[in-house]
Order: sequence, then structure tokens, then C-alpha cells
Amino acid sequence: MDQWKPTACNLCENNCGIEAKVSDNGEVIEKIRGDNEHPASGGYVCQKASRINYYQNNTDRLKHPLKRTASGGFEKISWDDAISEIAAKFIEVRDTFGGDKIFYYGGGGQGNHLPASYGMSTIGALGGRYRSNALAQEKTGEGWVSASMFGAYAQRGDFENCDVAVFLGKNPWHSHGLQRGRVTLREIAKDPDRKLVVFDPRVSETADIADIHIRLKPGTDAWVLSALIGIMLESQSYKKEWMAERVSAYEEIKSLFSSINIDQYCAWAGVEREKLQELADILSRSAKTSWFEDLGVQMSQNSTLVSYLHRLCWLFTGSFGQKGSQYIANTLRPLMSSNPSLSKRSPVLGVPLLGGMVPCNVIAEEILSDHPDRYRAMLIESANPAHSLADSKSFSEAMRALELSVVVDVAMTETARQADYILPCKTQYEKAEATFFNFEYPKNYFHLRRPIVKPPVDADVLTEAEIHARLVEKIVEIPTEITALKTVVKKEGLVNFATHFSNFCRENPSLNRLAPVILYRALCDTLPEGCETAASLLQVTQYVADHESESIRRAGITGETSAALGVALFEKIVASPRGVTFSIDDETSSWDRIRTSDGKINAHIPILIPEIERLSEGPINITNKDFPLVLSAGERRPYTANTILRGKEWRKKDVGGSLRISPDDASNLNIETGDSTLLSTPSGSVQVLVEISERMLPGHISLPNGFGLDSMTDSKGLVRTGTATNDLTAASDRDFLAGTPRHKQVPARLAPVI
Ligand SMILES: Nc1nc2c(c(=O)[nH]1)N[C@H]1C(S)=C(S)[C@@H](COP(=O)(O)OP(=O)(O)OC[C@H]3O[C@@H](n4cnc5c(=O)[nH]c(N)nc54)[C@H](O)[C@@H]3O)O[C@H]1N2
Ligand SMILES: Nc1nc2c(c(=O)[nH]1)N[C@H]1C(S)=C(S)[C@@H](COP(=O)(O)OP(=O)(O)OC[C@H]3O[C@@H](n4cnc5c(=O)[nH]c(N)nc54)[C@H](O)[C@@H]3O)O[C@H]1N2
Ligand code: SF4
Ligand SMILES: [Mo]
Repeated sequence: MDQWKPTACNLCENNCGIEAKVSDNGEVIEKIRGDNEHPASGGYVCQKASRINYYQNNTDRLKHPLKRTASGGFEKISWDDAISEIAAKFIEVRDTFGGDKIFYYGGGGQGNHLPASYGMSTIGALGGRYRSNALAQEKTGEGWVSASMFGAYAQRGDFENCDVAVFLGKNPWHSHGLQRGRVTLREIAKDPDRKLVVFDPRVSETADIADIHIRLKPGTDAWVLSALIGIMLESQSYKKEWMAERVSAYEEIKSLFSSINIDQYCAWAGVEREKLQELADILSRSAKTSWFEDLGVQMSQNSTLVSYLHRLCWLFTGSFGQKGSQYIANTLRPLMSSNPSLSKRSPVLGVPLLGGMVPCNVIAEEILSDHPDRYRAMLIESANPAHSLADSKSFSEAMRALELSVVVDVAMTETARQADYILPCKTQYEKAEATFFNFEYPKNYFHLRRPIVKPPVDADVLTEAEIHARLVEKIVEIPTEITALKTVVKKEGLVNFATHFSNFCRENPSLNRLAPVILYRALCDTLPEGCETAASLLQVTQYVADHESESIRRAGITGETSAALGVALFEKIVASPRGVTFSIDDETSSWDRIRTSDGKINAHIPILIPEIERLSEGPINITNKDFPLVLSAGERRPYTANTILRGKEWRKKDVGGSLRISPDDASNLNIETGDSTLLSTPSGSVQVLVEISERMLPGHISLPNGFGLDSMTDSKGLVRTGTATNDLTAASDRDFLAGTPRHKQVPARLAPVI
């Protein structure tokens, strides 16, 4: 029997196609290799993929539904009782305080986005309005700027075909974010006609091979990008005609940068003007420029403003909507809403819900307030916010303050330990799964993975789809007409079913939010075994068939009507366990996806103009004599993967997660590599092991992401490895608009432990 089975790596958003060799008993992933036939990754994997069995089999695996006891421990409970009790308690919260007090957090991580669709059915059935997930602590500022300028999420660049690749606060060598990351980076670095540019205070592994490394002081990107635009204007090297034709309100914007003191801005950032001039010259020679911003600027000073300045750089360099430049991808389903309005607000603090999500940094504060409209119950799924959000302690406290908290996960996490009920689910290798991280262009791919292993024999676990179907059925009465539609699938086929179903939803808009669960019940008998959780994709494929039919048809998917096209796409996805090319764009596709009123790119975002003007006052110094260092709390390293892999066995290097420090700072503090030191920030103190690193700028120290997990061991009980960064961060340290945390610049102090 061929035990090599196609699936994907779930350790970062790239989801590289892999083949997994499974043990004879069907429970263990013994070996991994890249899947050469995968349409997006073509056999590429990084060193982390071989560690996937640590996700599948580990001592933290949840195997039974659990309920908190009066004494604060957990006891086993049957699925029937768990579902009945949880549904009854949610209903009680709804009837007492209102359904909008029930909050949904999470719904998917780096490898699994199908649960969110089913989770939204449960929340919809209860009348929930507020939700959030990790995007609202990193990408919502970027998403909103994009929505304001393009009416869509314009985020990615065509790195495969660019002449110049610019990484702003992004270290793709380790964090990836582009397919076949290291191959693509090496190709650019080796080609004398192409340039690799990195903005980073550290000499990151990407900076190691870069042509230009802008080694700015932490938190000064806004000044450097403004100076770059100033230089392009001064030397008249920007794309005038291109802008005149395609960009609205660019004259107003120009005047903001034409009078800035470029030398002063460069000095504030610690960057030589000549280096920016060299970059401006390179950018003026080609519009095939691809840019990528990530956490180094998104979890940083002025993060929403930097997302704006970054996009203004695309405009001044004319790099949008052509081969080798920025594009708007056909993502099958957008990760967040592209509504630029600021009118939707959170109920307690009244902060704007960018991308439709409550900023992560205010959730605990809102719960812990005495405001009558505070959230009262929470469903947390596939996320570990009591570890991943700023000031973890207050998030845990907030969970305990709720009337009800329910966690759906595969592992006993820091968040699960705070819950009233814990519902264990099948892992991403035990059920059909997929993500909507489909950002490629012009060809785009989708991968519905099939289950490849069985749950352990002693595990009583369900898929999220089944959990939510059971909850929804307890909460609302599903109309009999809709349950009857099940027979239509068998008698008349999927196309007729899809047509009936969308008509029914149109006539009964209140049922729209229940659609994923209804589809799951209707289709589960007809889908191939193990693919049942794919049912909600039918709603997604119907939507893209209606809105993106040309790109879908170019990918060879056919169907006479829109319903037939959506069904053909759905069937192709289900029949392609190694992934499928579902969309092929042409040179006009990005322009067609712009949703501004005049079809042009809007350069003017009024609320951010005073922020640009304020830059002339210089950077705020966040350090002082008590906290003289700048800590970046959460760097991506070779053996970090958020909190998807727990325990320490999976790491081959840097097992304890050392704090990196420059040789100068280490010598001033008289510390050596391997020393234990006390790291303090205004929020807390922890002991850390240090590692002297030439990569660090004096004054800048850095801790890795994803450490400090409490993991069950066979012999020593619960053991924590490394530092939980969010014991050191403050939720109030956040962007003025997006509310995203400033984890890259936490004021800190270090002292030797004697
Ligand atoms: N190995 C690994 N890969 C991952 C993950 C993981 O945990 N491990 N997580 C995934 C996730 S969820 C995400 S969001 C991405 C994040 O991917 P990245 O954003 O690339 O990851 P980081 O290492 O957090 O930050 C990138 C860089 O920002 C730099 N930086 C710090 N301060 C500043 C500053 O003020 N300005 C500038 N310009 N740069 C600064 C840091 O030195 C660092 O090199 O990675 C994904 N990939
Ligand atoms: N200080 C600091 N904090 C950070 C960061 C940082 O750089 N610095 N990085 C931030 C970033 S960018 C991100 S994206 C977040 C990530 O933080 P979170 O969004 O909280 O998620 P992960 O750590 O990826 O954890 C994923 C969870 O999903 C569970 N899980 C895995 N598979 C399944 C499944 O099939 N079903 C269910 N129901 N659950 C499953 C895992 O056990 C785990 O609990 O962390 C953020 N936190
Ligand atoms: S780049 Fe590495 S961690 Fe990311 S999906 Fe591919 S193999 Fe997994
Ligand atoms: Mo992330």
C-alpha cells in the first residue's frame, strides 16, 4: 500500500504541498517530503516541515470534552451533555444580555480556515455581532489603508518577476510569506540585474544576501519612507505620467513631502542619505518593483501610517498592476472586509472595527470594564489568545470574568486552561482542511487537503463542522424546507441544489449565516469520505463564480451558468488532493478589482495627513534611564511556529529561545552568551538566557516568538520552555487607529542575575 499521502504543511501561511509517509497503524506521520506536483510550491519545503508529527502526536493533545469543576480543575463530560449545556448557557446569555454580547475569537490559524465558516453559523444563530482574530493584531491597519486607497486588499508583489524586491520589516528567509521563499530570494540576490532591498534594524538572514540593507533605528520607518519619497520628488525621479493617469488626489500628497528636511529625517532614523538616494535611483529605473511589509512595521511605531507611506511608495514608483509589481489577488474568499468606513465601533471603548474585527488589544479591557454593553460570553476556536495577545494575564483574567467561555482546540493550551468548557477536535491531518491564504498572481491556487491519519484510538474528537452543526441545531429550529433540500442533491444533482439553495437564502436572508452548517448537513452523504468538512466551500465557489468568472474560466473550469461554474470549481477542488489552479488573471485583473468611486487609486487618506505632518517633530524616544533598551518581543527564527508546535522536543536549535543582544550592550552589562539575566519591561520581569549576536544593533534586543508554552511532559508534569513574550507587553501600547500592538519596540532593561 502506498503510504505516502499528499497534504500540506500547516506551520506557516505558505502551506507548502507535502507528501507524508504514514505509519502502518495510520496514526503517525513518519516522514515528510516536498510534493513536486503541488501547483504552488512545486516540491519546496523548509526545515520545519519535517517536524509536523510533533503537531499530530504530542502529550498536550485533547482527547475528550472537558468541563471546569467548582474547584478549578476539569472533568470529562460526554459530547451530548457538553453540547446541550453549552447551547443552554449561550441561550441564557443571549436572553439576559443580548446575542451581541457573545464574542467569536479565532476560527483558523496558519493551516485551517474552514472552521471559521461553521463557527460563524453558531455565532449567527445566537445573534452575535463582534468577532476578532490574530489579523486584528497585525494586518488590520494595512487592510484598512488598502481599502481606503484601492477599495480592496492590495498587499502582495510579484516577486518571481520583479526587478527590485523590497522587504519592510519582514525577514522572509525565516518567515516565508512567498512561495518557494529561499529559492526566490536567492534568485533575486544572485542576478546582477535584480536588487534585493531590506529595511531592518537587525542584520536579518534576508539582509545577509541583500544588495541594499537600510539598517534603520527601530521604529523609524515612517521617517525613512518619507525621506525616500522626498528624494524621489527632489530628483524628479518619480512616475509623473503614470500617477496623473491612475491616481487621484496625488498633487495634495506631493506637497506634504516636497518641503521635508530630508537630512534631518535620515539622521533621526540613523540612515545615510546616500543609501536612500541609491535606492531612489534603482527604483526610478524599473516599475517592476515588489514590496512586502510585515511585523517589523505592523507591530511598530506609526504602524498604520507606515502602511500608508509604503503604498504611496508604490504610487511614486509606478509599481502596481503590471508584471513584477504589486497586484490585487483573486483570493477566493477575502480574509477581512474591505470597507474603509470607520463608523462601526466596539461597544465599550468605541474604537473602530477595521476589517470588521475588534482590535485584539482592547478585547480584555472591554470585558473587564463595568460597561453594560461589555461582552459576556466567548467562543474561542483555533487560537491561543491567552498567550498570543498583548498582556496575556489580563486576557486570562477577562476569560474568567465571562459568564461563559468555550474553547475548541486540538491541544491543552494556555487559553484552554482558562475555559469553562473545552471541546477537542480532529487535527488538520485527521479531517479535510484548507486555508484562504491564496495570494498568488497571475495564477492562483487552492488546496483542499484530505485526512491522512486517524485520531488516536482513545480519542473522542469531532470536526468543528460537526460541533457547530450540533450546536446550531440546539439553538435554532432549521426550517423543514431546507432540510428537505438534501434530497435535491441526490435526485437532481449539485447544480440544481446550488440554485435552489441560493434562491432559498435570498428569500430568507436570516438563514444566510447558517448556510455553512446547512450545507454541511445537506452534502455530507454525497461528498467523498473524509471530505465532509469541505461542504461550506460550495457557498464560496458560488460567490467567486458570480464575481470572478473570467479568471476562473481561464483556469480551464467550465460551466454554462454561474451556478454550474461554481459547482464545477467546487467539484474540481474536492477531486484534487494535491491542490488546484483555480484562477488565472490577466494584466487588467488587478485594475478591475479596484473598488474606488472613480476607479483610480486614491492617494489621500484624510485621517493620516496630520500624522505625516507630525513627523517633522521627530521620533518619540520610548527609552529612558529605567528602560534604556528597545526589546523586539517576537522574532521569527528557524524553529518557531507560533504556538502550533508545543513542547521543546521539536526544536533542533535555540531550544530555550535566547534573547539576542549586540556585543556592545553585552560588554557594557558584562554578560556572556549563555548567562541568565533578568529582563524587565514596564509590564513585568522574567529570567532569560542571552546570546551575543552581531546581528543586533546596539540598544536593540530581541526575543523569539512562540516560546513560553506550558507543555505536559511524561515525567515532570507541566514544563515551560523559554519566555512568553506577552508577559512583558502592554495592551495599551497600540496604534492610534488600528489598535495593533507595538511589540517590536517595548522599553526594556537587562540586569545580570548573580
Ligand atoms: N519560522 C517562522 N515563520 C513564521 C512564523 C513563525 O512563528 N515562525 N509566523 C508566521 C506569522 S503568523 C507571521 S505574521 C509572519 C511574520 O513574519 P516577519 O514579519 O518576517 O517576522 P518577524 O521576525 O516577527 O519580524 C520581521 C523583522 O522585523 C524586524 N524589525 C524589528 N523592528 C523593526 C523596525 O522598527 N523596523 C523594521 N523595518 N523592521 C523591524 C525584525 O528585526 C525582524 O527581522 O511569519 C510567519 N512565518
Ligand atoms: N509578543 C508577540 N505576540 C505575538 C506575536 C509576536 O510577534 N509577538 N505574533 C503574533 C502573530 S503575527 C500571530 S499570527 C499570533 C498567532 O496566535 P494565535 O492566532 O493565537 O494562534 P497560534 O499561536 O497560531 O495557535 C493556533 C491554535 O490553534 C490550535 N489548532 C491547531 N490546529 C487546530 C485545528 O485543526 N482546530 C482547532 N480548533 N484548533 C487547532 C493550536 O493548538 C493553537 O492553540 O500570535 C501573535 N502574538
Ligand atoms: S515555508 Fe516551511 S513552515 Fe512554511 S509551509 Fe512551507 S514548509 Fe511549512
Ligand atoms: Mo501572524
